[in-house]
Amino acid sequence: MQGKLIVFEGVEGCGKTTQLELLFNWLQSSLVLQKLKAASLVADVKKTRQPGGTELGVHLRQILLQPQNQYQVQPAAELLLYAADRAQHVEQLIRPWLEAGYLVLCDRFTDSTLAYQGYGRGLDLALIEQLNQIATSGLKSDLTLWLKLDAKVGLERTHERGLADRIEQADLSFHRRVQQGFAALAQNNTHTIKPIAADRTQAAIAQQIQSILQASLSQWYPLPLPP
Ligand code: T5A
Repeated sequence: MQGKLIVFEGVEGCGKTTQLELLFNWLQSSLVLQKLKAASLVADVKKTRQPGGTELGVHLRQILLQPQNQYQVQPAAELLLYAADRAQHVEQLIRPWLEAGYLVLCDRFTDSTLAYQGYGRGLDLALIEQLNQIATSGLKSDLTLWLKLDAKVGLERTHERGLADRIEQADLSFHRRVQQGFAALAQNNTHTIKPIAADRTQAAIAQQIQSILQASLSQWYPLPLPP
């Protein structure tokens, strides 16, 4: 059995976490997953996130995101902390889950580093690609769902929720560069990154995601014909 890595990406407040939860719940009760499990093609579904998917990652997430932190995290340090979180997460959880045949739903992955630390902070994209390679040992997403939303609209949604975290506090021009980063990545990786208009109702977005996933599952796991 070989699992698949399905990643949710996008700017702050684009609705990734909401959609990941909806897809997780839908998959768990879906006929298609039951059939794949019965045919021993898929073990089950797992959900996780970056940063913060492991015990070490929880500490790194706190350092990276707490609104008022005493560390004055510098861009290169920020990049390496995200990479450290990812390296731990991939080796401790994601790779073993994939090898055991799980569908893994992950809130953010390598494209976030390219978009935020590369396009947003202005760090060298080629170096970030190399660092992503080190942190993942070459493991890549099988499908990336990019929830496409205007950066300002996303930030307004998060502000309605309360106190902004350290990255959300960056100015709008930073978040616009991040948005351009995701757009550039999607343009260069049309095969794996699927753009989804995120300025619609949660139900409409969820329905589109389910259709994309159903198409991907039937490509990845052609079910044997009944005898
Ligand atoms: N980061 C991360 C890097 O800089 N580099 C990296 O390498 C990585 C991995 C992670 C932070 O770290 C940065 C990026 C981030 O700043 P996070 O918690 O993953 O933190 O990221 P956020 O984007 O901040 O997560 P949020 O929870 O804030 O946003 P989501 O997950 O996109 O959105 P969600 O689902 O929580 O929804 C936000 C709000 O909008 C509402 C929800 O109810 C909620 O209130 N909402 C909608 N409103 C209207 N219409 C819809 N369709 C809606 N869907 C959701």
